[in-house]
Formats: sequence, structure tokens, C-alpha cells
Amino acid sequence: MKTLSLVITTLAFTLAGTSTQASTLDTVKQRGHVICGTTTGFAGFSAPDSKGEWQGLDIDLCKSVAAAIFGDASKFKTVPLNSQQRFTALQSGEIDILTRNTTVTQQRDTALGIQSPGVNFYDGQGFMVAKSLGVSSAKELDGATICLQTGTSNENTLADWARANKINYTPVVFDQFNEVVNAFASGRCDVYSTDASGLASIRISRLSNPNDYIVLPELISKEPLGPFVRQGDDQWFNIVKWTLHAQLNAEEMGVTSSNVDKQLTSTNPAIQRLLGVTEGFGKNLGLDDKWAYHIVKQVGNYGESFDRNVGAKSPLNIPRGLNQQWFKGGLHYGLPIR
Ligand SMILES: N[C@@H](CCC(=O)N[C@@H](CS)C(=O)NCC(=O)O)C(=O)O
Repeated sequence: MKTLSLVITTLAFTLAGTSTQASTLDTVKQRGHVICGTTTGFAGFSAPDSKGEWQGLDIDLCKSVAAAIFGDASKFKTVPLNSQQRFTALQSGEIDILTRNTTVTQQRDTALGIQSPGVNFYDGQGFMVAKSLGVSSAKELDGATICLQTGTSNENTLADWARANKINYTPVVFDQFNEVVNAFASGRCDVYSTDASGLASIRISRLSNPNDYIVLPELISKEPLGPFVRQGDDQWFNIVKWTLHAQLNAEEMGVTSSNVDKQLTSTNPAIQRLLGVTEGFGKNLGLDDKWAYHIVKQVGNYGESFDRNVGAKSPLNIPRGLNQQWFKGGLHYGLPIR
């Protein structure tokens, strides 16, 4: 009896394993669109524009996955999630990918049943204060009240840093992004602490007089931000991972949304593989060989997406810094498609 139930249990697990392995791509294809978990609205990364259309660096990753699968970057839907809701939404299958300024940590990448296919923005945690506070360094924050959002890695990072630097502070914590922003804007706390990208976005898009605020020079952590998928579906993991690397490789090779058609006749073998002129690399992912062509044509390469959403061509004007390509002194290093 025991042996039989063991056999049945093993069989059930094997079947469940087999079905989850192939299922996300099939589910997405049958449904006709990919579902991405986003923030509730965080300009530059994931937020609706004036027409209600979602835009941002993270949205471009979601659109790129849609372009790779359907040859149509518009085949995506968003589920807005606050910091605390995001992991359960992914675990439960409510979303296919989390594309939302999420720090890759060992705990998240292992124990939560989810995993990280890559990093699309290298960041660090920082501090923003009103200029009127008269503070120019994080070292002067002893005694401050600090606003934070629940369910972020920022809470623990701040606690560790404050203990190490003998800084006493009072945390003021809220579940919803808007509540944190409003508390800071109304002076309920002296300091806003989150990822530097978040501070740049909040300063420009959420505070009525951005020039009244400064972001302090210190970054107190590494915050590698990137997408997450569920564990147990290697094909889906690969699709998201290689979508990101296609964006990065396209930038490295100088393939852009405006020259991609011309590049189809390039004699460079790496470009021929990227754009599906040489066959087989889409097939490796269970996709059409034109997967990366569609990404670049419809969404653009990583640099185009960075500039448009958060960089020089956007109000945030975040410098490329660590997010520059490896051959220009940054950390982005597209893995070779070959
Ligand atoms: N990178 C950190 C923080 C990410 C985070 O959730 N930041 C907040 C503050 S900027 C946010 O994006 N909130 C938007 C929302 O809840 O809609 C993490 O992964 O825990």
C-alpha cells in the first residue's frame, strides 16, 4: 500500500513537473497575450502615460517578450502590484513575469519558488531629502524620520546600514506607494529611502517642486533590479533571459529599431544569428527565428529603451553609469547568441 501511494505521489509530481515545464509558453500563446506584473505607477519604469498606455524600461521588457513570442509587442497586459503583492502574484500564476524594479537577492531567487533570468537595471539604495533640511550627506541623518514602503528590500538594508553607522532613525512605513510619496511630500518624514532610480523618478514625477529636493550622494547597497519568473519552467526562464540578452546584444552590435531592416543584409555573422538570417536560434527557445528581429524592430535595443524611458531623452535623465555596456565601462554584457 505504502509503495503504491509512493508510486502515485511520484507519478503525480512527475506529471506536475512535466506540465509546468512546458506550460507557461503554451498558456500565453493560447491566451493570446503575456501578463506582466508591474508597479502601481512608477514613471520611467512602469507607469501609464496620458493615454493610459503603460510605458517604461520594465514595460519594454514585457513588450519585448510579447514581440518575441507573437511578433507583436502590443500583445501584453499589465497587473499593477504594490511591493508586497508582487511575489504572491507570480507564485500563484496571476502573472507570467514580474517586470517591476525588483532586487535580485539570494532569498528571493531560491526560497520563494521564483527565479531571476537577469538584471535590466543596476541600482543602489539611496536617500532623498528636502533641501531645507540642510543635510548634504547620509552621515548626517542621525535622529531622522525615514519614509519607506513595506515589502521592499529597502527596509532591511536601511536597518543594517544604520546599525553599522550608529545612526538612529524612526521608520515611517506604508503599504502603498502613493502613501509613502504623500507622507514625504507633506513633510511627515525627513527622508525618503529607496533605490536611486526610484528617488529620481519620484523627485521628477511626483513632487511639485523637484528643485526643492536633493538625492544624497551615498548609495548604501547593491540593488540589481530585474524580472522574475516561477521556478520549474526552464523554457519560459530561457525566453525571458534571452529576450534581455537580445536587447543588450542589439545595442552592442549597433542594431536599432530604425536600421534593423537594413541590418538584415549585414555580412556580420553575429547580426545574422541575432536577426534570424541564420536559422535555429529562435527554435532553441521554442520561438520563431525572427524573435529578436521583432524585439528590436518594435521595441528597440536596450540603449534605445534606456534613453527613451529613464535616460537622456527622458525627464528622469539618469546617467548610464553601471547600466552602460561592458565595453564602455558598465556592467551590461549580452551573452553571445551562437
Ligand atoms: N528594489 C526594491 C524596492 C522596489 C520597490 O517596490 N520600490 C517601491 C518604492 S519606489 C516601488 O516601486 N513602489 C511602487 C508601487 O508599489 O507601486 C525591492 O525589490 O524590494
